[in-house]
Amino acid sequence: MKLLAAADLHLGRALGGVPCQWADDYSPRQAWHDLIGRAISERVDAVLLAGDVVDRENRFFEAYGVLHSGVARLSKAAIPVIAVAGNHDTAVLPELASTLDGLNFVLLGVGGCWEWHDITDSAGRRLRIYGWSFPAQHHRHSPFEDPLAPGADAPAMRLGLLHCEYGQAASAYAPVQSHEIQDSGIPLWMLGHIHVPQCHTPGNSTSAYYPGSLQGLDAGESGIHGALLIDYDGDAQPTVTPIPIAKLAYLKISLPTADLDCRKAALTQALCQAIDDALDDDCADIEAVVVDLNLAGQSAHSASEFRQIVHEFTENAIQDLGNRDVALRKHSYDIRPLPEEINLPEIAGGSDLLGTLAQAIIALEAGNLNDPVASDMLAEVTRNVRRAEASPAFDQLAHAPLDAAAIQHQTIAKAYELLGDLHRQRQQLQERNDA
Ligand SMILES: [Mn+2]
Repeated sequence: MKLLAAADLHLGRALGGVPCQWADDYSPRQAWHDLIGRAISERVDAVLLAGDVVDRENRFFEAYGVLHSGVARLSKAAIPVIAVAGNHDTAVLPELASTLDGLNFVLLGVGGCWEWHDITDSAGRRLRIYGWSFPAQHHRHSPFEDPLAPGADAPAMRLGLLHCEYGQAASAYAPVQSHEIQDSGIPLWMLGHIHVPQCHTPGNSTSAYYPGSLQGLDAGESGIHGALLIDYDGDAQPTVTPIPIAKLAYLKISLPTADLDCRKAALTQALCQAIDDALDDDCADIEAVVVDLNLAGQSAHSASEFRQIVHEFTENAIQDLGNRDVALRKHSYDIRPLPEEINLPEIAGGSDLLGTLAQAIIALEAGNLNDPVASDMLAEVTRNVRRAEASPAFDQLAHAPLDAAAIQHQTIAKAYELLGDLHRQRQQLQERNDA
């Protein structure tokens, strides 16, 4: 008996932070098509969907066609789809389900009551799937407040399908505590809601998996995304294997600047290598990568020199790097000068602008705010960060305010960038004068 489980498809949503050329090629809809292809090629006995299949209640029309055609393809291949509704598709999924008449689609636990459905494989082995659907957009009670009974004639092979917040005593999204999963009498759970893949083992004989969003939906959902292949080899506790499905991956990449030449070719090569390292060998299907790049470490070149090289990179939204297309979403710099090139204590002895800046950096690094320049710089950066955080553009984002330590760190990085630029200008001036 083989099953393919996925969660948090969010059909109808557009991916965040990707170049517009990619909007059609890489979408939750595309991942759903690819999931169906995989289910058919693996000849699974069922596809399981753990909620948030549709992005929002008002996405009926966006979701209707894709869900219908996908379920129809699976039905034609004699693969049933068994789903529960999550907090995003509480009403729209039951509505959609009612239009899938004649197709092999089972929505379990509508209205927040446990329900089960048996499937039987070609060898006659029977699996019982238990499910519970969100009755409203918010649900502050544990789904287990409605007792979960095994039902008549329950087979040994049992699986639970649930959209919930695992490991929580209180939450607006169906909080479930680990002991409730452990005491359920169901050895394997497929959960939805958390978009980052996770595995929990509340007991020796109980596992609960979050497959994570089928396709990462924004830069917060980085790494490889896909589904889980569940293989019962006659055992109540099957093997569970991640199956990459998404063809676009968000990656956070940090490149050390110590041995990095400040040239586009060197940067491209280092970036390619880092992307290859981040994606396992079995992820060759990743076609598109959205990168948040951080350059950090010591270098003979300042942040602004590196920034110029990276800008050449971002002129074209998408770079074709051989086997993959890459888009830079964000780039940040945390670069320190080489001590043999810029001797900070020595420069700080000077009374010119460079000396003042060097003194401020030394003070900032020591956390000494008696230095008036250091304290002014920090106050100015803090004011700007707070103003940006208070702007309407940030309102829509679940964005924790930067803490004081992070602001201080960024101020130091920026001060070093300025120091490097000033130092270089002074050298150039000196060379000109010498000539
Ligand atoms: Mn979700």
